[in-house]
Amino acid sequence: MPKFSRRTFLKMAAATGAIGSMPVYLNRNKFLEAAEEASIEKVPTLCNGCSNMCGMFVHVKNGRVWKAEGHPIHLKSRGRLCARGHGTVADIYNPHRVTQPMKRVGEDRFEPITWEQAYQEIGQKLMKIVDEHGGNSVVWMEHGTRGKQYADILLDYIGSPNYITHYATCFTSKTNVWPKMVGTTLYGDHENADYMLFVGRNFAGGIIPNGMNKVLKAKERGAKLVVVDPRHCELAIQADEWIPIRPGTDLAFFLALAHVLITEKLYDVQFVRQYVSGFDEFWQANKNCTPEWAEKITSVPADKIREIAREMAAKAPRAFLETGYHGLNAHYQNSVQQAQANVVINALLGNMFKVGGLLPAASLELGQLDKPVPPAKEKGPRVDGAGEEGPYATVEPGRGIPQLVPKLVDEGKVKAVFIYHYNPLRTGPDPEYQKKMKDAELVVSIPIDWNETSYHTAHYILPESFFLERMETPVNVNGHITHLSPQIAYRAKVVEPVHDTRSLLEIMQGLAKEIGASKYFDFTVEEEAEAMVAPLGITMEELRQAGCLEFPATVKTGFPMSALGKPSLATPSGKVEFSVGVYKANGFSGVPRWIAPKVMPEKDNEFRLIHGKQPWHSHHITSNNPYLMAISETYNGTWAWMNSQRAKQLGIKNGDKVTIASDLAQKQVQVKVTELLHPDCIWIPSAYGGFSPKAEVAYGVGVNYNDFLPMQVEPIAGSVMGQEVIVTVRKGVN
Ligand SMILES: Nc1nc2c(c(=O)[nH]1)N[C@H]1C(S)=C(S)[C@@H](COP(=O)(O)OP(=O)(O)OC[C@H]3O[C@@H](n4cnc5c(=O)[nH]c(N)nc54)[C@H](O)[C@@H]3O)O[C@H]1N2
Ligand SMILES: Nc1nc2c(c(=O)[nH]1)N[C@H]1C(S)=C(S)[C@@H](COP(=O)(O)OP(=O)(O)OC[C@H]3O[C@@H](n4cnc5c(=O)[nH]c(N)nc54)[C@H](O)[C@@H]3O)O[C@H]1N2
Ligand code: SF4
Ligand SMILES: [Mo]
Repeated sequence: MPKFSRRTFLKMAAATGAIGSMPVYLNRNKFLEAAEEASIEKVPTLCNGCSNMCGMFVHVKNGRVWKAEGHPIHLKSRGRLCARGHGTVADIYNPHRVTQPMKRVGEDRFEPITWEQAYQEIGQKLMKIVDEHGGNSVVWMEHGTRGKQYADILLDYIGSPNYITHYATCFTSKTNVWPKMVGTTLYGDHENADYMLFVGRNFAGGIIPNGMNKVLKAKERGAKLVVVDPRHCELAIQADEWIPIRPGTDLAFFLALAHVLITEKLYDVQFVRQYVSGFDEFWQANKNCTPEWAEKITSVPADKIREIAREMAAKAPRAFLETGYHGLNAHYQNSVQQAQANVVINALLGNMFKVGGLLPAASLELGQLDKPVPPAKEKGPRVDGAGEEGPYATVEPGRGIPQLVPKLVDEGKVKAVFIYHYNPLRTGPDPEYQKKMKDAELVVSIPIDWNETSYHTAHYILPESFFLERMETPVNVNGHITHLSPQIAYRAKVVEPVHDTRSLLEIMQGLAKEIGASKYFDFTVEEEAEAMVAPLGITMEELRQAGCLEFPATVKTGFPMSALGKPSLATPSGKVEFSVGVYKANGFSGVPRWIAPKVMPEKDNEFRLIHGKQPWHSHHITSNNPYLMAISETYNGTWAWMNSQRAKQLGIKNGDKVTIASDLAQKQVQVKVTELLHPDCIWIPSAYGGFSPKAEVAYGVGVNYNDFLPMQVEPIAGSVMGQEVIVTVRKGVN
């Protein structure tokens, strides 16, 4: 089984301890003596274990990171961190970090180079590519939004429109739909709800620490919690009811819920009349979607669907369908329609902009540092086609279609790829396909560790300093859970860099010097931060001491209305739009209507491959953390789940090794045989299957769903359709 054992884990822990302490005290006894006496400084900053960026206090002793605890005010943490937050701070001393700039000199060989040499070589190659092939042969890919502020300057300077994020692998269906139907994204007011329906969202596995806290508080108050998930996920343990649905069919379940609400006149007629447009079009398209129709598709009994609709309507408006995250929003051919149906159900319950229903995020308007901008350049069309005339006109250009990049390299349309804080070789579909990226003329990865993308594709690796070693600009604290009062927080530098690494701004400044763009990067992060908080009437010194500051409530309940008394959402009609005009204009249905999943298991040995988060791992990044991997080892965390009936038919017993195969790959893994999974699917935890030889803890442990998944693009939002794949499963390993 796993390549790591508790012994290697302890050995590593000891080694990491030694690395951290050596620069300060070479003599161990002296170190222990001094460590005993040294005071502990608690520095507020933001966690980097996942995109929640929870507030944390890091305990520092003798310049060494000791441990972390949750920030008591910060909305996401409220005094708590999850296991990943506690574990991830130790990665500062992880021996598998990239410790200085690296240049590829062979298939599996790199040599260290100086920062200056790296800037020079990359700068020269980049400008040659821009001269010969134009700016739009260059793409910048990154996890989220933290690098955008600097990437945008570089892209503007060279005339490239190609800023691409990871969201196609996360939740682009939701982010595409909500602004078009509601003009903004709304989130469940969990704490004040009386009924919460979670479908494809595992709050206790895909964690926001204070999110679960809010759900449990509501439960203590008597709120009902219903979880619809093919797998008995961690949230289902807390639920009043768990409903194992056939994966990929949630859209039918939603349409049937709407059918009951409408035919039994349980919906909020007043709300719909005043604030909804497109109701009739929706009803005409879906009036045959009865609970009996849905039962056949979903395997959820028709009476259960009726019961849920009736109970929710009885508790409305303090009842909501959780608006979701990853679970359904990048998984299926019908993911966009299910996200649309989510809006429809909530609107029918009349819960929008109401306490205990759905509320908008609280946000503060931040200032901007006045700095010169590069002269406007004519930019060609985006190379991935996102938002351009053509097949991907409705895909948000701000997010892009990352899974197309290897193909575009192959076709010679992309010549230079910058990859910041992103590991598409492991978190995107089909790693062999992703490897094509290495054939570009220039591939630069800016990671912290030896991730698969850096190891297998990068020509240059420029290590960013660890999050505890750098300062970043302030951010609004919001999203996914609600709070009426806005908060601001920022990532403070906690300790000096352990290795020869730099912050992203420093890296961009180094590169800018080589390409004649210095004056556009001539500022410090401190100056930027000060300008951002200035309109709030606070100084960075105040924020530095607090880590996170809360301001008086800005979120108002009640449907947004104009001065003339008209609904004023940021949609064409000002109302919630059940029919999306832009979808229609591009040849899609405006209203959600039933679309079957792209593929379905049919034969005795076929399963849909589904996956999910484990509470102690983030995507793939934490699988090289020895402390978090020790949890996996203790709890058989790498095992796939299989329904006991199906297992019996295939002669598979708990703990057996099985072979999972798709057209792309054939891999072996141990299985947990359980009643707690829908028979149509096999579930695998999403953190494993590392294949970077330099990330030794993760290397070769477990399997990864992306190994089996072909590259695909959902046409409306551009998602990867991460669960549209059928695998066969058989006992044994050959
Ligand atoms: N521990 C942990 N927490 C995290 C993260 C992490 O990596 N690890 N990442 C953060 C990020 S970026 C995200 S996007 C969120 C993700 O948070 P979630 O969206 O909650 O995470 P997932 O585990 O991807 O999916 C949720 C559930 O969907 C179920 N599911 C799969 N297919 C179907 C289906 O067809 N129908 C239904 N009804 N359910 C289905 C899965 O079994 C799983 O339990 O978590 C955030 N928090
Ligand atoms: N196998 C698998 N694939 C997934 C998921 C999964 O759970 N498993 N989840 C899906 C979801 S919901 C999401 S949101 C995406 C996430 O997709 P990614 O953003 O690719 O996911 P991560 O594994 O978090 O890692 C990103 C990489 O960023 C680098 N990194 C981490 N911290 C820093 C930093 O401070 N600075 C810099 N420069 N680099 C850093 C690490 O090298 C890491 O390899 O993946 C999606 N795909
Ligand atoms: S949810 Fe956990 S890993 Fe993510 S930021 Fe918060 S404490 Fe860190
Ligand atoms: Mo995500």
